[in-house]
Amino acid sequence: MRVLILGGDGYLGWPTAMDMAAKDHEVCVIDNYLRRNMAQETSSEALMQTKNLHDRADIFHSLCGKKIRVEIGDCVDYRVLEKLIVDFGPETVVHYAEQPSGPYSMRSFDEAKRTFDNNLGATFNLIWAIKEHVPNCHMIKLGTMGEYGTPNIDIEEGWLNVEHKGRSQKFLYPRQAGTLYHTTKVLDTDLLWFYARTYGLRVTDLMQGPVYGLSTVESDLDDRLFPNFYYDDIFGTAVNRFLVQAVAGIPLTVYGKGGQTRGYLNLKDTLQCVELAMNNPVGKGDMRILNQFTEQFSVNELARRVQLAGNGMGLDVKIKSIDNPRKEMEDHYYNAAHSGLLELGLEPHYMTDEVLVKIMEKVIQYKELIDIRKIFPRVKWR
Ligand code: USQ
Repeated sequence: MRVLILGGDGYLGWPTAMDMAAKDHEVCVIDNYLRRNMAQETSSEALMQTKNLHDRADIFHSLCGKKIRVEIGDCVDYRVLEKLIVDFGPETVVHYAEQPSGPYSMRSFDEAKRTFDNNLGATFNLIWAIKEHVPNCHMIKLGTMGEYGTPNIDIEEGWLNVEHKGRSQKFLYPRQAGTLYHTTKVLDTDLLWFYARTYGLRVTDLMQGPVYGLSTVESDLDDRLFPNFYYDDIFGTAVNRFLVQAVAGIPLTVYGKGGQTRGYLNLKDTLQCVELAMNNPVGKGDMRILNQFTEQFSVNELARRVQLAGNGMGLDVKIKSIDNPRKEMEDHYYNAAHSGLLELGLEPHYMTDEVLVKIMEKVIQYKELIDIRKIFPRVKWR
């Protein structure tokens, strides 16, 4: 298949590109290095310095003999995206090209505006480029479990049947996100549903939980193929942060009471989920929503798991609750459906001690690069 990946430089975009190319798909990635630039501007650089996309594509080619076409460009510029869509003619587009950090979007007006303009602009442009030039193309869009927030009822897979005064109708499940970033994904979902039902687009919207890990079949070939691995308070996600803190000897930074529960998944499972979505496309006018995570944990449970795994390898891992910089419920009901991807064939890689130890062993090799100034929260929800 011809697969276009928007946001191909990212933590998920690059491993997805390698995985698809390794499986003999014709892969093109586009990225404008927005996240690298934002990370630099906020002193939040990744642990291992990764090479630019052209260099990484060359290294991948020399190791595997497979090509990844690289385009450097901004998807918020419609003419750039349109030209690429016309030229490449994708059968599937995987859309990761969004500013992905909740804390970044809550930093100040400039960051909020940049998040809003980038995320909505890229999605809107992609919808139009597909609608105008490749209307049969299947769009796989990365949404987030955070769209749903933490409601006091079970979270369904995208939709809810509502009965009201003796009549019933299926609606998008109510969404109430906790950051502007997550809210842009809510708005994306609404846009996609409008264009799918009105113009016959084919869309899969993946509600993904926080991802952890470094290892994929391809990135294990050579450290130079690693994805950008962030551990700072702005771009780093909870599990990756805790693993780096464990190695650095810093007590794991549980925000507040630590009862915040989310659905997590291994990076390897992101690749599987996207592939499953791609291999099982939806019909014209359909929008399928899949909740993309494999296990639910509270932050306290996560910290304890990292502590156990770390202590088992001789580290002295401590846990410390610190003031929560975010506005979120710290103790709440959470039960989210996630059967859709399992039904499509997902075989989860669970968060075992072995998995956590393997990541920490890799982090230990880069221990001298850990900058502890990046670890404590610098952005508060005010
Ligand atoms: N947390 C801590 N200590 C930390 C870091 C985080 O207690 O040092 C807590 C947070 O307060 C939150 C939970 O851990 O309750 C998860 O935080 P996170 O930073 O791992 O995840 P989040 O900000 O929600 O965002 C991440 C990705 C985002 C993705 C989202 C999936 O950055 O791109 O959409 O995970 S989800 O959380 O399901 O919305």
